Amino acid sequence: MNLTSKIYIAGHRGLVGSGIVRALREAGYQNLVMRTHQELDLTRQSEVEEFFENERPAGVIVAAAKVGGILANQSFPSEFLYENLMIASNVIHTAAKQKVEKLLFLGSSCIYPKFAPQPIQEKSLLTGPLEKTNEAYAISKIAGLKLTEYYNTQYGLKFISAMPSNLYGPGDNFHPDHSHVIPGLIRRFHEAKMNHSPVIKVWGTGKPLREFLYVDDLAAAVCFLFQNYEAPELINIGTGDEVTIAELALLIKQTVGYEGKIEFDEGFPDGTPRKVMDCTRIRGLGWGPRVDLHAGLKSTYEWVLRTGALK
Ligand code: GFB
Repeated sequence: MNLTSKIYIAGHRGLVGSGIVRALREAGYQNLVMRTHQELDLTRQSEVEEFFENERPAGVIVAAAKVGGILANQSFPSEFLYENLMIASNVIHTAAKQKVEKLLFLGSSCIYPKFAPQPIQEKSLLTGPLEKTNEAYAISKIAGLKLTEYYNTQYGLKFISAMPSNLYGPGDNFHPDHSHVIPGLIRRFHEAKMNHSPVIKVWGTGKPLREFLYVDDLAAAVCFLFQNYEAPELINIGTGDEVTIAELALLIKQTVGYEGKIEFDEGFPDGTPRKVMDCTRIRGLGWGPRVDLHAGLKSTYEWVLRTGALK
């Protein structure tokens, strides 16, 4: 793979895909191929085959997925399983048929068992039951990473997969109900500040622990692995740092400058109690994160104000 190789980034308009495009361009890659959802529906096998036939990419990065926070995952398991299975099968299988030189498939830390020993090592995969609220998404991602692994071991293709922790940053989805916790709370705190509301509600007990990775760090890790990793075994991408949701809410409150009170609404689910990943393997290869949570939240909120993303 060199800087003129044609690389297809599936899902280039999402948080992850747009970050990867920025990072690849900064690294000097000149021949990136992208298609919007309207131009190419990745759940349709014939469309995917026709696209690969016409474009013949040398490399593929699979950042396309139906994603959402805990409530979206819990409310629409059929769509999360079906669409993500189709995207993974169609893209990975077609890339394999065409003997694409390198493919990187992105999963998520929710693929690991709910009660996996912490920090979670890659070897914990399929050692116990999954967290119910994101079971459908996790099953689709496990299928995708296994397909990637099998094409690597069975046919010697350089197909790899990486599992990031909870992501956030500029370009995120700020939907009031269907987003992840950081964009969801940025919206709620910002609106409460604007409306002078005395109290805001944070879902759940505030006790779950989460590890958050800034999108540009993820994108740098993806570029790094794309160039330096070929093994069939999945690899974790994270910071190794964790915070409770209550601590996170306080950080977002300070970032936004809201002065009211926080209340926890236990009518909403907590999800998995803890999921911090062991990143010994990727750190051993030479990659590490650069943006801490405080700085990442600040630049995300600045981006929100600059772009009017909450409108
Ligand atoms: O970000 P989130 O939806 O992802 O929720 P998960 C994290 C925690 O934040 C949960 C709490 O304990 C939520 O109850 N929370 C508090 C909130 N307030 C809010 C809010 O306003 N919005 C949201 N969304 N949460 C997802 C999976 O689980 O993790 C996905 O559902 C994906 O499949 C992603 O894997 C990485 O960490 O619980």
